[in-house]
Amino acid sequence: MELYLNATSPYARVVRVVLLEKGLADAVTLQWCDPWADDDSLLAVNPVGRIPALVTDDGATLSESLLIAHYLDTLGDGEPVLPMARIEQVLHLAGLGQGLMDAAFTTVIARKHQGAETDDSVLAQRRWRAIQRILDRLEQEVAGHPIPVAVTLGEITVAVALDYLAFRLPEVTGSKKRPRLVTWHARITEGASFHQTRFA
Ligand SMILES: N[C@@H](CCC(=O)N[C@@H](CS)C(=O)NCC(=O)O)C(=O)O
Repeated sequence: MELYLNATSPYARVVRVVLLEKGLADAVTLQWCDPWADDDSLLAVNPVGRIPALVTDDGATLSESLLIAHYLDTLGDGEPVLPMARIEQVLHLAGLGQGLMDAAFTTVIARKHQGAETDDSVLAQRRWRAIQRILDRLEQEVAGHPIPVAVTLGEITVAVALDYLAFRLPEVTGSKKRPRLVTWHARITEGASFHQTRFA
């Protein structure tokens, strides 16, 4: 398999963490690319022009991080990242994580292409409020979750989104308002799959 990615995409990082958790790192060749430069090799496999894109051994291209994670969960020897016994809880958490990632990523891209003044726009303000609401909800919810022996797609998605906030929008996570979430995040990201995929 081939994975098209870069080192700063939170969506690609979710897939990389899943690959490591499933014991599939050696089954994949990493194809580093720049999706914002209309990279020819990426466009040849994924007309959407976005990363992550996974080309399977049968030559099919999969896009969308959560769909790729779903596929990878059918392979490999690691514990399931989508365990059926807890599927509602896992998908609920993954949705919050993906929503947080989307709001943070769109904010970063808007600033990059339109300048910091875009923060005052109606849409940027909506995203900002969504980020605060999601973080508040996570502070309530994850504190009550036991730290699992094997992380699921729910914890992976939320933890990567929190890392992305710290990486790109540190003013958001500087808050001392959510101490339980900070502790939970530190525990979840202790493992090798998070260390080996740090944003760079
Ligand atoms: N919903 C997608 C989002 C993927 C995405 O937005 N990737 C960004 C990089 S982090 C990208 O490739 N952007 C290039 C573009 O939009 O042209 C997923 O979960 O994989």
